[in-house]
Amino acid sequence: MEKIKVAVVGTGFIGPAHIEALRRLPNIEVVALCEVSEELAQQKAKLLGIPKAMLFEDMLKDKEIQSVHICTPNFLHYSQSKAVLEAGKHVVCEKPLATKIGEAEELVKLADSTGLVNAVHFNLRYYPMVRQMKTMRENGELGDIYSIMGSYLQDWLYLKTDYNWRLEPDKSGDSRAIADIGSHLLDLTEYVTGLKITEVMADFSTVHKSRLKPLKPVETYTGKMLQESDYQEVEINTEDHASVMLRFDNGNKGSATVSQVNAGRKNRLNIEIAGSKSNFEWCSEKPNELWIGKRESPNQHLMKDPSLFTPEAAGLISFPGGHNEGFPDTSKQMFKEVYAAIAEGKQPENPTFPTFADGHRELLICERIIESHKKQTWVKI
Ligand code: SOE
Repeated sequence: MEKIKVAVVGTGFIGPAHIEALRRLPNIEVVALCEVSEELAQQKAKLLGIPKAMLFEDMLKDKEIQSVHICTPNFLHYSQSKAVLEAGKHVVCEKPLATKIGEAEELVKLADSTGLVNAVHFNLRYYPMVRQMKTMRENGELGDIYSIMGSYLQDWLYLKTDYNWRLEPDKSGDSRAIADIGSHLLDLTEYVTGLKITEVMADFSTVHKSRLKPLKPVETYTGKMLQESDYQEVEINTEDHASVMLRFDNGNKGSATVSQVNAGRKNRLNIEIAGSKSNFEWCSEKPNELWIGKRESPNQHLMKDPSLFTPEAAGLISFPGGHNEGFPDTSKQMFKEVYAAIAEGKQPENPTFPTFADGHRELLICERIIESHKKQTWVKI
């Protein structure tokens, strides 16, 4: 079988996760790795067992490479995605798609004009239980949606000495917690419920007004291992915590709370969707389980089991009930759908995977949230 040749750009926390997921699919070969210098690219390519190490600009000229994954810091997503599309290659970009709404709009138009496959890595949609919630809602099992309460909590930036490029607006954009993990929560909320967020009222807080920046590079989550002596104090003006009230197009309301300073919450998206027939609660730290609340009959506790799932959700399951699937599996399942399209050579009419248009939608909501916080008022989407 002729394999699809892929390049991955950026090997911090999520780049290797993309590589691992891609290597689990039969019709794909990761042939190239790009980093900020030839030396670092060669070092990382050797470590990850990838044949070619190169600079981004050289990769664009490599005719063998058909698809590119952008896993670099947020501020590079726009320019790199644009260059990949202009080089005639399919693109999978990490969220957020861009740091400015105009850039995202331009990428959507460019991607549409090329017909190339374009996707944004909203991989949390690919927990089988998330697709199960969506299809159960589509089948009417949730009923009319009364309210939605979501949160996404982490603690990897809890200490004053925790540091990462995401804390620097020139690399991350004007928002941090909302852009970084609120993006997943907002995308998943609209995806599962089928509702659209129409207005937001946001209030941010920066718990650590300054942080101790390491004097040597540190990658996501690994800041927990550095010593006191390696730091310089820098001012922080992006949000550690965000409280957002939400209004939806069905006239009902909800809320989203995002924080990266909640001790003990490692990477915990939790959503509760109250409906006229049932209430769903799902937590990403227990992804194979769904709590289904009832008023007139016993509550239910659904475990991931393909025999109990809708056909569409069962399609995201590779292992039998009780054999838990988790975070790494979400990217594998997403890339299965994306690369089925790449094998066809063009973006499908109705993609099942998150596209640049979804990335634009999420960035629009994020920008309105930032605007609402700054103005301390409700802002329409
Ligand atoms: C850091 O907050 C991070 O790696 C995010 O950037 C990812 O999108 C999320 O899936 C896990 O946490």
